[in-house]
Amino acid sequence: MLEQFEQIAITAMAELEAVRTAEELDAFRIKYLGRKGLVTNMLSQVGSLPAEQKKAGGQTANRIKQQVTEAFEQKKQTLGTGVAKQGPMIDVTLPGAAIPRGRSHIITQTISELLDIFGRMGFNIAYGPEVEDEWHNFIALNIPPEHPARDPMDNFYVSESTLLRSQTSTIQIRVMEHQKPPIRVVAPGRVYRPDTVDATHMFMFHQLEALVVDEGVTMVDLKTTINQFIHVFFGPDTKWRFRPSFFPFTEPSCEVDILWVDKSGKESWMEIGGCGMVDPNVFDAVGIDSEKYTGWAFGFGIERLAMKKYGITDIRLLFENDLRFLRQF
Ligand code: 2NL
Repeated sequence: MLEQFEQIAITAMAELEAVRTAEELDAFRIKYLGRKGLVTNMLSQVGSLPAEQKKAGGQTANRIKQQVTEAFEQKKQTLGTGVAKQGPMIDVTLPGAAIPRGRSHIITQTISELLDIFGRMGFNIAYGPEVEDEWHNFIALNIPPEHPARDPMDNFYVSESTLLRSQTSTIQIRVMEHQKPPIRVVAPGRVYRPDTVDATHMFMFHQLEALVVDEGVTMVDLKTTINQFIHVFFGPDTKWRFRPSFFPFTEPSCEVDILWVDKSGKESWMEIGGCGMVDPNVFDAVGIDSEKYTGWAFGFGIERLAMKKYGITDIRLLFENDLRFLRQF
């Protein structure tokens, strides 16, 4: 019987050597060290030995048990599973922890939506430089040298004659210089004005401008386009109005107000931008025949559009990159 014990010990050690997984190790434990395991059984078998062999049998059985148990414990460590006692096993079949996904900034999302809406209305998209010369930012737009809009205090001049553009109209001037009518473009982009920062003012913001030039273009086209845009962007029940205004580059000119109804039902008009029929002086500056062609243009503040649409009350939130704010969109 002692030989049989030794044989079991040899087989057990060989099998343990071959164990590669936690499952195999557990099967090994049950087979040899479990309640009815081969090694565990040795001790009860010792009881049936003749009296003179009991001592030697007991010693052998105990030695084997210790040996196999120690080898088993060591294997458990090297497998690195730490089975039961070492804490939870890793279940590699569970889905992993979700990695948070990034997203576009709400202004970027709004620009995409605007370009999509005007794209479907047949507009092309144009872009232009943020550092501009006086020709594109002022002169071609019928803003003369002595005009207050050119005051160095109201612009970010980079040199004597270049500045960070104060409006995206500069893009449409470039379009008209290079393209013949019919023209139908929208131009989104950053503009810069040294305003004191508060809840509604920032020294840099985004504008969306549109320009249409063709024969026989009238103010009706302008009003219809704005009406369709507002109803798509803000919803079909949105009320808005034209309010007479003045810009050097349009005549006549209007401001566009949207009727804002707050939670308590209080109504107020909020300006989202300006528009008008392109001033003939602008056409003359870019070499478009102002006798033959007419056109309209508008310029909307993109932050204003987004703030109104999403109920944002402070423009600074759009530039602080606070994730608690940005993740809401
Ligand atoms: C505003 C006003 C406006 C335009 C922009 C424009 C461009 C060309 C010719 C004529 Cl090339 N006009 N753009 C016209 C009227 C108003 O913007 O307050 N925007 C936030």
